Amino acid sequence: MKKFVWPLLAFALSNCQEKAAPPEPILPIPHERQIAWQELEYYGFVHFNMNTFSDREWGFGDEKPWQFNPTELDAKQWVRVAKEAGMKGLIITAKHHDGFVLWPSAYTAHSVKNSPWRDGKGDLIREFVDACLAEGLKVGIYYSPWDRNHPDYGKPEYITYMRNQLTELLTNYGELFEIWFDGANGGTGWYGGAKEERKVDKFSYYDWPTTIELIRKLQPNAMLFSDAGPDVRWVGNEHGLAYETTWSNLMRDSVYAGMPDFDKWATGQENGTHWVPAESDVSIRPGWYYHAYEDHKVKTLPELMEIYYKSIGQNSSLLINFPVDTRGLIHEKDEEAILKMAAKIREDFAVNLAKEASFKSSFSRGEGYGVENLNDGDFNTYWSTPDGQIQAFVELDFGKSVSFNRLLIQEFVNLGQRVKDFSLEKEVNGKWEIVARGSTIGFRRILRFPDTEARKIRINFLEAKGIPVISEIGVYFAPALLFPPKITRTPVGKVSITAAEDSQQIFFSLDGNAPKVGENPFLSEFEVLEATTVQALAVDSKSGKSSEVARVDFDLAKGTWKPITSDSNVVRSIDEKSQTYWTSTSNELVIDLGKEISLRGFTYLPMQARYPSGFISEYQFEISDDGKKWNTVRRGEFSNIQNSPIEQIVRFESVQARFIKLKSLKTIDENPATFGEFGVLTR
Ligand code: FUL
Ligand code: CA
Repeated sequence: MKKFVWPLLAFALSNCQEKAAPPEPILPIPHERQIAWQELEYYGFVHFNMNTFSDREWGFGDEKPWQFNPTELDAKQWVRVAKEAGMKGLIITAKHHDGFVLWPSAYTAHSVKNSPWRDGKGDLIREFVDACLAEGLKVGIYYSPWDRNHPDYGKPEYITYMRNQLTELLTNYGELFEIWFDGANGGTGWYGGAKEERKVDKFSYYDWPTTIELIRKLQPNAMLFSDAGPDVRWVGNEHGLAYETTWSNLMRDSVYAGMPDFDKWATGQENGTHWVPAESDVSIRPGWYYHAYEDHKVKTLPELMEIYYKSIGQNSSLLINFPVDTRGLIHEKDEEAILKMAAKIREDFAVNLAKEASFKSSFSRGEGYGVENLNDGDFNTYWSTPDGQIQAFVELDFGKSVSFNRLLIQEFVNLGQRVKDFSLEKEVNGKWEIVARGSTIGFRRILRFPDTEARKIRINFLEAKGIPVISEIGVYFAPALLFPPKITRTPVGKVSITAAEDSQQIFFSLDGNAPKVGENPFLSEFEVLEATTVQALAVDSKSGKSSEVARVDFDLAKGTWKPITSDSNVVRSIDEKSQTYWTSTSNELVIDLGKEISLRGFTYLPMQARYPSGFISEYQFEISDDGKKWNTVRRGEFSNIQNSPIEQIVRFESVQARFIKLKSLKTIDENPATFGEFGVLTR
């Protein structure tokens, strides 16, 4: 903040150089707790609870406390990883939808106190808090409003239970920086043995205003997260991606947690009435909870960097999840991945070329608001223009020609978010040429563009809600990232591997071991008809550097399968392309495998299109020898498929079958079932 200048002193100074008046704020502006929070930018999620042991994404609520039994639990390890990765805090799932709680709550028996872990004397929230505080990490709590275990869920009594538990969490464990309320709520559950569907009115059931009042009293500095805020909002997807245009302003009175079509509001609104910045959440693996079968699906460095640039680089905070494993540790592969990401961020932003540049601007507000504030590394000092002067540019002269491919800009949002359109230009022989363009800036915006060389650049502020108020400008050269190659297979089993650039060489392996540079170069496509793991990496011929390993677990090729339906579009469900899908008016997919096969499971990829429909949420899998008499092998739910439409994997004891049927018992939106891709597992 600018120092307050006493009027008398200001008068005395006016003869010398007068300090200009600060820009008027443009409402809404952040609250103090939001200002403290926005500086955290990047923090971690820990999904660790009953689901870790039941191997589910959403427990039904009938799990038993004895199932919760980590063997090597060490919250200090989580904290060490988070800290080394540069995270400023951690948020833990104190209670998820299945209702089991990680602390010895006085209000339920469904907790760690009845588990074998630490002989029932453990308090995981205490261990977590102590570990975080010892290393200076901030502490956050995830508490699921939906409770599939509690007998009273859906009745007013449950709201009292929820408030009692929140009171325990918010009183006994010191200061919390964020309290996370999930939007998923109401549906089928165990509910104390009732085993039924309980719908709640998501708008009114929880009486949020009263709960918020309680929370403010107990934890006045904590940020309250839900789809709709009040302090921090969901970004509207579970991929960790904010939007090219992202406002921290939100029409908050028009949204509520768990509402349908929330994604339409997720970008925020230029004329949003309240300050509710976005938080991008994503898991480092496909699922939120640990499943050994995802050990090889940890996000790659290119994927994580994409998330970084599209969240933190697009005016949002980033919450990356660690699915802590059954030992009670962050898995080695997850640790490796997050540390690689942290190292790459450090590499990309190692040298700020703007530090040494000389700055000038087309307009300046005057003393105290000059361009020298733009590269002083201090968010609280800023450059601005005279009242009414919205369009302006800032020019940087590097003194010599330099190469760069990133522009970082921070708006001093404490006075409101303003900019709607800006551009980056470079000088070429006395003329200005466009390099990149952006819309909103907000707390932090990073533009990425191809390697560019110039001595002088300009940032043009073209359109805004008021005069620009800019805290920092940075210019960087991020070294190129080598992408792992893409491995694809046609329905008849032809595998090809392609690198991002022709100048890269590809090496692959089929035996489950990592591919080695120099061994097994990929020269032409080959056939894979049975269950096989294909791995490959790309080597850059110039630098000799190699990419990360790409891996695909193929199972039976589908070319000889005969789907039983008159609808020829059915092939789209077994064409090995994730982007195509088939809509089944009969809500099932029936396939003649051509011969008897021993099966150990199946996979279902929901449709991946922008506006999905017909996601199967409850399924039944059946087999038959003749296509007439059917036996049910499995019935179940695809949990969290709506928000996280990843490939669903169902395994069972080996069965022999020639005909198979995946039947939808229920779809999320009650539209006919869709199939993005279907496959079988034979190993
Ligand atoms: C979702 C939940 O349903 C998931 O299980 C997970 O906790 C994620 C962070 O939020 O809505
Ligand atoms: Ca500054």
